[in-house]
Amino acid sequence: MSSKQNPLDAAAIRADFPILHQEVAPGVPLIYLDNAATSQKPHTVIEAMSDYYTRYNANVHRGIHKLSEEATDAYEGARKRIAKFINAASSREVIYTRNTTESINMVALTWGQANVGPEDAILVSEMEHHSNLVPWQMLAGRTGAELRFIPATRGGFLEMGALDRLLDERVKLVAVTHMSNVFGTINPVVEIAARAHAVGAVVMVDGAQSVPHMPVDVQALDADFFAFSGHKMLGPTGIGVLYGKRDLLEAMPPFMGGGDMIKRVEFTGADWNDLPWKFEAGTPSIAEAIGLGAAVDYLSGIGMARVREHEIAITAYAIERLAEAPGVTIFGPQDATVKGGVVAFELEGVHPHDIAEILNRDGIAIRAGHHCAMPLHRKFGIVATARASFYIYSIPSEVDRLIEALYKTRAMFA
Ligand code: 7TS
Repeated sequence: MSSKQNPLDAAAIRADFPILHQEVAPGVPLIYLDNAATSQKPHTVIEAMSDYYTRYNANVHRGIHKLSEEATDAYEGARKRIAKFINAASSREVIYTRNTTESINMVALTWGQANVGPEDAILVSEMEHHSNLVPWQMLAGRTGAELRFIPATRGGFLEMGALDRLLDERVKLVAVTHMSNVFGTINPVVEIAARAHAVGAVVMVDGAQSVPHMPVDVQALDADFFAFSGHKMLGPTGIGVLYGKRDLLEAMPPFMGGGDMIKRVEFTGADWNDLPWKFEAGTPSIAEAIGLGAAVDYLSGIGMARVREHEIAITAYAIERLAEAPGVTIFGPQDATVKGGVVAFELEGVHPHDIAEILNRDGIAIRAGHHCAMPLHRKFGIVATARASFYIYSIPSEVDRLIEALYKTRAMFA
């Protein structure tokens, strides 16, 4: 049966998410439309973490006792399922971090410090989250490298034609988001990676928004580094992933020094541990890694193609309804098939913070602001936008409530 004949049953999925079944005030049910910021968690994720603390809490890779062995198996088992989820060639290429931000900073501080110098350039897109911009600004500041930018258009796309003049052999690294957290645009990473590789540059892909919402195959993308966060994909906070191609990770110096990242230590020096542990100094986020493993199981059980199909449908419906609402301007692509479940918009005459506050009274959670993409907003002369973002449990009636609340908001400011 194709996924088209077997759409995701969002109403049934909602039953798995305890947080969704609440009223934020008497008679006002929660409508959670802030999934690009963080997702909610199903029972199975909460229970996997609770089970670890209840039954087998112990440190990993150390004690030769039953609980430690069980904890290590769960921690490393999750890594294997995460590797499979993104189609990494080996689970040794999956490094646990705290989040996307830490993953990107790790690359900037290790690979970047070892490979980027004053004659080099770093190419970043204009639609990056601050997490995939500021670490490169800091690296450029430390090394004297030049920062270059792939322009973003008002319509929400990267100006791919600009790569002809921007990409030359001085470029050592290209950093680009797979899916924009403002426009929702899915960027042509395969093409960007191929063109970057042709001039010998390494490619860092920010997958914070893509991995939770669409099938991702890091080998097909040919990404050298790929970062994402557990908390945006039904998992807990405090756990993220840095995927890196094995040869690059082997050649990189470690990030932090300490326990677990070494094989042998003398008073005056140390040998690094094998991958991936070389980059995991200190006691890691054990419960969180186990929770992320459970999140991957949950998403794999649904199938990412079905997740993507559901989000195209709910996003298309949201765009259609927003487009007919008076005074609403949507930013970014209006075609749900080229973007993720993120819709940023303005409502004429109402500041986005006022929109979010008024919607909050109706139990509707959206985000308002610059969404950690300040330069992008400034480029287009926009201070802030309101943003609704969807996930597997989002349903059309929630979009209807959003639209009703926007009508009400506009009437209040008329
Ligand atoms: N990259 C992108 C594309 C993101 O959307 C985010 C978080 C990050 C990186 C950083 O992730 P973290 O887990 O390290 O914090 N985006 C958002 C957002 O859009 N609203 O709140 C957080």
